[in-house]
Amino acid sequence: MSKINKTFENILTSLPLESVGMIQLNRPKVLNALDTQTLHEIVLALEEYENAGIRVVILTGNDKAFAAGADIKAMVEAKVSDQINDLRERIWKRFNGISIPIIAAVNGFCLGGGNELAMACDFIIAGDSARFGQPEINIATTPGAGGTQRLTRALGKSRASYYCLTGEMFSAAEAYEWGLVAKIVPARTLIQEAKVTAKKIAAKAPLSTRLIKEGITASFNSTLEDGLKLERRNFYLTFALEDQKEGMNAFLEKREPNYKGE
Ligand code: DAK
Repeated sequence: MSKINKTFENILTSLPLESVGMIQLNRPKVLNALDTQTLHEIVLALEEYENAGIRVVILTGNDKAFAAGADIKAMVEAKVSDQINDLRERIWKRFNGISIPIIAAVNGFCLGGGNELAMACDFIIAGDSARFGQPEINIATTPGAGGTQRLTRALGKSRASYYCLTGEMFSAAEAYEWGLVAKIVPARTLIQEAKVTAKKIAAKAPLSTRLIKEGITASFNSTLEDGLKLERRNFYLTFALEDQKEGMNAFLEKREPNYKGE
């Protein structure tokens, strides 16, 4: 795949490394606020990457903002029926159904729907000056795409309640300490660090990365027993793959594996 086939208005797409796709939110004038079109473009790009055999995607913003939330201008006059009929819910479902790992590389503001988008990725790498929060309460609404759910799972009830109810922001260091963020790096090296991590994952057996993503995602929606069952089945399944033989033989023969995704 040399480049993505669609043209987008609100995101930039690129292939910075072999098998690694990048999506950069590109609405700097509104701090990358997420309107329906932007969300739709993100999902279309992800689906295109997925279909083309890209193994990992980096989703990022710019130095000032990953995304400052849903687009308030686009929502201010909306009625309940507009919100219910809006495509966003279906778009979020499609985002959650993407099977390849997505790394959120976050600098600057990561707020509201922006934080929900980052949390819906597989993990977050944050620049040290990033700011996180669910400030919907400040504009008399509530999180709508996982803020009360995923933030609570990451931070625990007390902290999630504190930040959703006060609308205050928290720092990258706090996000890291509390487990929301996987890795914290100097802001100026964010993309470079994300690429190093993406390259590492892209070199793994592709079907194993998908199965691991499936297992970890399922841990949010299932009992421990059901999750363990799924995980065990997926583990067994890898023994039907050539890549499992290749991976284990490469280890024993002290050489790099050559994965085929089969
Ligand atoms: N929407 C639209 N425009 C925004 C924006 C946003 N969320 N955030 C910032 N902007 C615009 C500002 O209006 C300003 O535009 P101009 O005045 O230049 O025309 C420009 O970006 C620069 O912003 P500021 O001048 O405010 O910049 P500062 O550095 O002073 O402040 C800030 C940065 C991030 C602290 C501030 O901009 C801010 O508080 N922004 C709003 C943050 C916020 O409240 N976010 C939550 C939005 S509600 C759902 C899915 C998701 C959601 C809901 C439903 N479904 C699936 C149903 C999510 C809801 C939300 O996220």
